[in-house]
Amino acid sequence: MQTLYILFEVTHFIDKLDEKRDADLAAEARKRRKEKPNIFMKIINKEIEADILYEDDQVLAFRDVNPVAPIHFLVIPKKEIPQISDATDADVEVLGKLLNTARKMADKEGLEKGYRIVINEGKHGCQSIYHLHVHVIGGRQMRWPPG
Ligand code: DGP
Repeated sequence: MQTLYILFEVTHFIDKLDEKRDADLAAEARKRRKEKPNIFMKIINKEIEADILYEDDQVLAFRDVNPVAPIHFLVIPKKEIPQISDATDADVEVLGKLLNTARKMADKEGLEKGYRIVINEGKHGCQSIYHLHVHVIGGRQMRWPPG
């Protein structure tokens, strides 16, 4: 009986730690949003212009302003998810939608020889805009590994 009680207490303690971690992560994400104005939200809201390739109620695809290849576009969720590590199980549909849109638009852009799909995550991933985005890059031979 006592063992069961101890098990319950330990589980409760771990739950509390998880809650704290989730709160800390959310606070960090909010801080990042405050520090760096989210330019992609402005594109979604049509406050700034972009060369839009596709739009529906969940996602938006537009050409990257700084292309690293002949074809370079981004697919973003309309929901504000700062980075892939902030996504949750509740986002599984929109995450699927991002890849599916990337695939469809790559096809439309004539990338039949192949292309690269990239998500930069956080500091080590060199993420510069804290609104989740999928890069689709093609129209030339890619190299591996990336820098
Ligand atoms: P990343 O490093 O993964 O965060 O990539 C951000 C990309 O966003 C980068 O390739 C340049 C692009 N970008 C930044 N600002 C704008 C903008 O105002 N318009 C468009 N179309 N692309 C932008």
